[in-house]
Amino acid sequence: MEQLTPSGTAGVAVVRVPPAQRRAALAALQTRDGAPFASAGVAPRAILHLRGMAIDDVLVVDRGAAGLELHLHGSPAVLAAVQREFGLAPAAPRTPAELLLREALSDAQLDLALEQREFDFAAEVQALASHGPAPCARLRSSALVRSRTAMAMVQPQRVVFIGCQNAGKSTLFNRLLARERALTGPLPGLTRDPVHEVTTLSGYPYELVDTAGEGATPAAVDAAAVEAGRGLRSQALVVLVVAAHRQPTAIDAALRDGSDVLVASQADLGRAEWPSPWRPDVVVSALTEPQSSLRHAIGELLRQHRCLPLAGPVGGFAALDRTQLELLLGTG
Ligand SMILES: Nc1nc2c(ncn2[C@@H]2O[C@H](COP(=O)(O)OP(=O)(O)O)[C@@H](O)[C@H]2O)c(=O)[nH]1
Ligand SMILES: [Mg+2]
Repeated sequence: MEQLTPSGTAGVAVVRVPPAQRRAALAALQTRDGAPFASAGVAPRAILHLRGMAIDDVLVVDRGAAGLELHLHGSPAVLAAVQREFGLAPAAPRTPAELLLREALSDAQLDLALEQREFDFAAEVQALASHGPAPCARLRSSALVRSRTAMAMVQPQRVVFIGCQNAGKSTLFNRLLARERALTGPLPGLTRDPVHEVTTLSGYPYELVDTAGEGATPAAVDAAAVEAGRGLRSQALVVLVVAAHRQPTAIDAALRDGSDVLVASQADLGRAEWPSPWRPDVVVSALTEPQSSLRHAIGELLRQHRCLPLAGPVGGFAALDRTQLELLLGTG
């Protein structure tokens, strides 16, 4: 038998019974009245008896040609008894597309997973080599373009929010996540350790990081918090948040150099005339504007900054992880 659920502590364990073990598995099942269990279609509940003992109250799901599934309780004692009787192997490793299918956070990721599940990636890559050198190079380069998009839809891109204290970073961060994850408020220094959360914006996954604001650091821990935030900026998209109703400060000017996009926040409180080189990429009122419009505005800003197409299926086989990408790069 094959354990489909991950090993570990859980309330339920799903086990696949291959056709060869179907008869033996059915023979170990009884109805609650002690009669032989006939068919999963009629009443899917059964009692599993092994070596003369009632082991578990299970659900039986008939997957046709794929075999039977037993939905057991997840206790190690139950699984050990099944293992002893029938043997129990961990589920076969999943492809990146199957993993994405299980973990998709957005419709776009789900659609991509369903599209990519249709392809046998290794076979597709091998088939490239059967073309002449020129068509092979052309097909490979299209696959690489698709792969860049597909991988951006799988691997969360880190986005670090930086700016002065009270710029509105934590408020923006929370509203993008739709929950109060970081403390917000007028007191400076409310955010200390960087806070990380994953969400999708415009269909692409992001690891958002809220950091301690730059400014006066009254205690050593505040300075350490600012330093920790700075350390996260390499390899990340850096979003500088400046309150629209105030003038950018010297600190903002210093942060501007290392940032990728500029967000003018708190626009509901008014807009100060900013000096000419200061042109925000987007103007938001994180506290007051509808969450969907805020998420859309920031999602589109990031997507366009990264030169990515609209998220969704990519129109052909594509690499979803580094291993697949290396396989593709190794061709031709
Ligand atoms: N009116 C208004 N107030 C905001 C907005 N964003 C943040 N604030 C307020 O500004 C203060 C500082 O916000 P916070 O997100 O903690 O700033 P941070 O220090 O940059 O993380 C808080 O009192 C927020 O409620 C906004 O869009 N509009
Ligand atoms: Mg904060």
